[in-house]
Amino acid sequence: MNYFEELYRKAEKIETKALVVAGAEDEEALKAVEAAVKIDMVYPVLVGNEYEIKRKIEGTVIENARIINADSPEETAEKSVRVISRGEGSVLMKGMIKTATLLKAALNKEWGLRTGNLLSHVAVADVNASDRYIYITDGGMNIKPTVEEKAQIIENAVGLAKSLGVDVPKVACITAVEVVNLQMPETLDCSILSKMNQRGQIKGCVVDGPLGLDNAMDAFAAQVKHVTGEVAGNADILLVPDIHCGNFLGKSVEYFGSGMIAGLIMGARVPIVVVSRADKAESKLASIVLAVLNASGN
Ligand code: COD
Repeated sequence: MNYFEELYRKAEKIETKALVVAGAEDEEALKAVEAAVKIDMVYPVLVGNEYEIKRKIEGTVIENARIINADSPEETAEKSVRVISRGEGSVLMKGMIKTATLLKAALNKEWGLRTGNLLSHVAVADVNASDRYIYITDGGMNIKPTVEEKAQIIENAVGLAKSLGVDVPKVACITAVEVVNLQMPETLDCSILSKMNQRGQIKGCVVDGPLGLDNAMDAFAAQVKHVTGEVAGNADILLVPDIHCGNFLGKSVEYFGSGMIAGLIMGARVPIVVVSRADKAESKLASIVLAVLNASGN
């Protein structure tokens, strides 16, 4: 199966974008960048140890790429973010650098990429078991979000889903059970978010919850458990209670199922590609594709 095929075809048609790679010594990231350059999707700015980067790109299609030398992870993060702040890049990508190091730089009050919105991570999964892409959020940035933060996390994921072609995304706030249980405060958050959506406080989508993962994804499971509504069995976006749930759920797509995930931080001045350093080039390329489409306002 070729993952995210439909989105690749869309991205091939749009204007080439400047991609800034923070920690470009990452071989899988470089492979993904090469593949994106071959189809004119991006032109790269590579930030990190100049000697290492030069050695790794020698003889490839990106051997003449602009390189910005940096001697530490913090310097790599700062220089990468500053390139974007100066308006010289449309997409930022995490390479061989810790997520937290790059995100701290993105949040810098003077030269960072804040917009006034919450920044949050969205993993987009392409799985055989589903006829649609599934957006999982937030398994990468906000550790234990409040209910207000969850509302913004939903809005960021909705923005991404819309830019990739989902008109009115269906959002399932998932927990271990599909009923409100006062001993599980996460289920209360889900019911508050559903009501906020009904009252127009969260717009552009349909939110329901609490829902279990099974009855959010599968119509038969919803029917058996007597869970009705537009979202049950048809969810596009899965809002999870905390970073651990989102992280496990995203990784299970690749490690237990035969699927692929792409990952972006939304809510900043530009989309930021954030996938695990252990992810392969295909997943990194898919994330670049999603980011380029989002940056083009598609
Ligand atoms: N969006 C917008 N502003 C934010 C956000 C956000 N998501 N998070 C923090 N801020 C602002 C705060 O309001 C404050 O002004 C400033 O940034 C610093 O806030 P702190 O002190 O809470 O933030 P940090 O710098 O200690 O931590 C921010 C991180 C994103 C680094 C932290 O939340 C983190 O480590 N998240 C997990 C990242 C990770 O390890 N992911 C890997 C799993 S895949």
